[in-house]
Amino acid sequence: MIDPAQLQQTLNLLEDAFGKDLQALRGAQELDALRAKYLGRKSVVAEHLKRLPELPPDQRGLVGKALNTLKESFEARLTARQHAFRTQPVASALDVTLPGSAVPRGRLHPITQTMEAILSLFVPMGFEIIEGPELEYEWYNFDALNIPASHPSRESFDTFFVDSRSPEPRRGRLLLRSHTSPVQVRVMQRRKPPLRILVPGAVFRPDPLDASHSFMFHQVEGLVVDERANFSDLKGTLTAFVERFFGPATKVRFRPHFFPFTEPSAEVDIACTACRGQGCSTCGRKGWLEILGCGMVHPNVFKAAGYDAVKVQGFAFGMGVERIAMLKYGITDIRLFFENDLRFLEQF
Ligand code: 2NM
Repeated sequence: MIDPAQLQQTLNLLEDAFGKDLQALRGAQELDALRAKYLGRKSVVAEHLKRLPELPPDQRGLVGKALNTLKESFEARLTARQHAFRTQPVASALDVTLPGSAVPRGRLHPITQTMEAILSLFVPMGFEIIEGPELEYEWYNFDALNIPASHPSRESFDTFFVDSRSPEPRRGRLLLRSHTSPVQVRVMQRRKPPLRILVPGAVFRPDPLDASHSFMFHQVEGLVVDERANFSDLKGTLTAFVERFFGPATKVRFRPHFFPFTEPSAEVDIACTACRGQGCSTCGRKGWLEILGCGMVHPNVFKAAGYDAVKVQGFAFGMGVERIAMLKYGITDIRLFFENDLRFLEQF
């Protein structure tokens, strides 16, 4: 005989235990374990249901009904809890309805942008871009470029010598290159003409710092070598570049100059971008701005590089990237490029 009061007490205890376990649940993963414990094949409820046939027939209905009621209540409460876990935000969860936080966009430094703009105008003319070492030998930086041993630019106050000794005495002392031309010499040594190359990169000169001088700046230099490249090709190439970079109406002039590594040599001026040739403080009242140097490569340079100066000829040019960027954007102090002030850099 089953005592109905005793059965009710057993079921009450079971329900209490279930309630406590349900309260202690920390996540949806633990729900399955709880379901197995109270409703699975080996649960207390299941055991009781299995033993129903052992009871006298007149008690089976009552006990069965009580067990099923409990089972349904467990089922309902588990399902409700499961639903709550699914919809209730966890403290660490992401609220996808909040507006996103803006990720600041990076950008290229104005000097890099200017450098790339310059290079991109020469590449369609057939130039390839080549880079070389910033740490260079005296021979490549000066001797090979027909710069005499007595030239003032070789003095220590015009060149960053790295050491007074040399690991390779035949090539002279080590220095920070003062122009990118030594790279052109290196390319000529390892390759035969025809050659159409552009050499971008950082160069170093221990100048006193002011609004237009920095001890490190950037150059783009070019070199064309074949059997007939002449001064007319030089003028056409550089005029095309200037008109594409500064605009088709830009006035250009080639003015005779001297460089040890070219003969004849010239400087290229454009009509002042600030006053359009009227004369102002930007152009020093001259109406013209010097933007690059150029010339026909000196036979001594070809000889140093191992070329036959009778069979080949060519032209070369060089420009300072900071200077070009300053003229293009109307910047009056070169130091702005190197201070990394975002208020300046973000304008480009
Ligand atoms: C300049 C002006 C004129 C130049 C010469 C050479 C080389 F290596 F081929 F001889 N490279 N760059 C050159 C010529 C550079 O910069 C103002």
